[in-house]
Amino acid sequence: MFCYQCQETAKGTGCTVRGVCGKTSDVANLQDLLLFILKGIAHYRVQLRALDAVDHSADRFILDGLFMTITNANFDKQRFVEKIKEAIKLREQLKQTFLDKGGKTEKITFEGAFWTANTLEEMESKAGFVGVLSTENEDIRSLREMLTYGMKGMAAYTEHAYNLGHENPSIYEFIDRGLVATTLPLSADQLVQMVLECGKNGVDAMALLDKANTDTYGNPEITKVDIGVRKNPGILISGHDLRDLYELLEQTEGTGVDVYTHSEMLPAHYYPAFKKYKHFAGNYGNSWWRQVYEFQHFNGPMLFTTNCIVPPHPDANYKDRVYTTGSAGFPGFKHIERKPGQPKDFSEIIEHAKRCPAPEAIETGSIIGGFAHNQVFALADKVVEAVKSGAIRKFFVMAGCDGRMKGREYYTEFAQKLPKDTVILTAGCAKYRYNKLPLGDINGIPRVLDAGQCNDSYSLAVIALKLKEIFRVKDINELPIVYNIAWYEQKAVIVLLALLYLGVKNIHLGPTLPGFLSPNVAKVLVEKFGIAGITTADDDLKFFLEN
Ligand code: FS2
Ligand code: SF4
Repeated sequence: MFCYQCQETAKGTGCTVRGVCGKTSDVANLQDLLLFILKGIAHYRVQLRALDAVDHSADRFILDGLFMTITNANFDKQRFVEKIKEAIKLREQLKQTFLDKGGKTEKITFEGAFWTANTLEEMESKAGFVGVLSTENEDIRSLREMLTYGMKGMAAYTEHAYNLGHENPSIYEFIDRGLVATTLPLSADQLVQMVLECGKNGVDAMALLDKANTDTYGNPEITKVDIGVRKNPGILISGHDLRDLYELLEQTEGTGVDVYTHSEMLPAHYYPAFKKYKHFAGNYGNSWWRQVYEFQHFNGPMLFTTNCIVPPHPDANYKDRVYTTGSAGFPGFKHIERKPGQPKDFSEIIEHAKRCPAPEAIETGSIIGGFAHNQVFALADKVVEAVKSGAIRKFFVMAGCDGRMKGREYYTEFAQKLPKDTVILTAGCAKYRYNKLPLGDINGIPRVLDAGQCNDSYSLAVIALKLKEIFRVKDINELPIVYNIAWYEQKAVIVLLALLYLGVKNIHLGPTLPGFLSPNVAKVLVEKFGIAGITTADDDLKFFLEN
């Protein structure tokens, strides 16, 4: 195996024996093989589109296939084997349509467009040779992988929107072209162009998901979220999929079982549609990697709707209480699928919860969030006045992900040391590094404004664009906004590419720069976009406040 797609990659260069995330070598290789076949599918779709004959049978399949390979989403070997078989079947159907339309297979030379397997042995003997290292030139490899990771993140956001009935065909078109681009002898410049186009499509995907979420569940609003526990048994829901949460809330209503959020599901509390459920009890715990401690105390079942899953310790007391759905999976966890046209059936989890004691409190009190674009616009006068009067000197966008590395303590220290006339704009699970600190407010505006999940970084960009309009500056970079972003997995890659597409410069990225950036590609990012790493909280603060 070779994988360097996330921030915690071994030695900052690549996991080669087993993932730091817990991904086994056989699963890593099968993920590569799935991507190989998806690229083959994409070749036919690009050709079929040129013949005006592409159908939508594979849209959702491609999104799901990419999503399954995101860090910490799916560790289940059997699911990958099945997915590869389905992918081969689907590809053969597309190939047949292509031939029926008079297409010539000589036009497609990429091996993933015709290589096939019937057994696990055949799959495994191929899987080790189609991964990242099959591209020899390190710069081309770096660009191909950056494009792939951006598309994985984009696929995740697009899938959540799809689940709510919102689609944008141009995103599918881009993903097909992007997947094909990773298989062609393109120059570094051509790949850089594809990466930038990926950023544009990332903006579109986040806008699509924003519309899907807000059209369906209303605009997030300022909300106080309880972080303690109640006396009923509970179900803990994690991940990002709001439709799954909605269906769980509907099915648990009146059952005596409460629902709590964990990690990236916290922002669901900000949506008006979910507030009507009296048993939607609060948020339990912190960001994803703390699950191994926090789940030990929850007592009830947990449901993962997406990443981030941490493999449980062999003697973890909660191992037999974890369920997955959607693209998530883990061997031994029960997986719940949607039957076409129906809500997911969560009755088994609900019955399971009823047999469990109530959660044990690990925290008490509450936190405040709900500062997505609509809510911030409602406060615009107050915010603008605070900026004009000097009460707010600078905004610090500290969005992105959290992770296990000790170096991430930097973000807590940085937030603590920020002067009192600064405001943090956040989204994603990075917020757990400082969202419980007593940072106070400025004229009633909290100093940590949480817009939501990582995809709600879109909201932060919309807010920046609005401020640009209000303050009549020509360039978004003239605003008093600093970007100090924490990354971990591939959704942060698409958020970064989206910000670059929107013209944001001088983004600081930590706790370490991506292992998948070759020195030359890193140089391009530094020279063209002013991307930089982080140093110490004190030095960075000094720099940000002086520049
Ligand atoms: Fe955090 Fe994990 Fe949201 Fe990432 S919960 S690192 O998935 O996508 O952020
Ligand atoms: Fe390693 Fe990250 Fe890949 Fe897991 S996802 S194998 S930790 S690089």
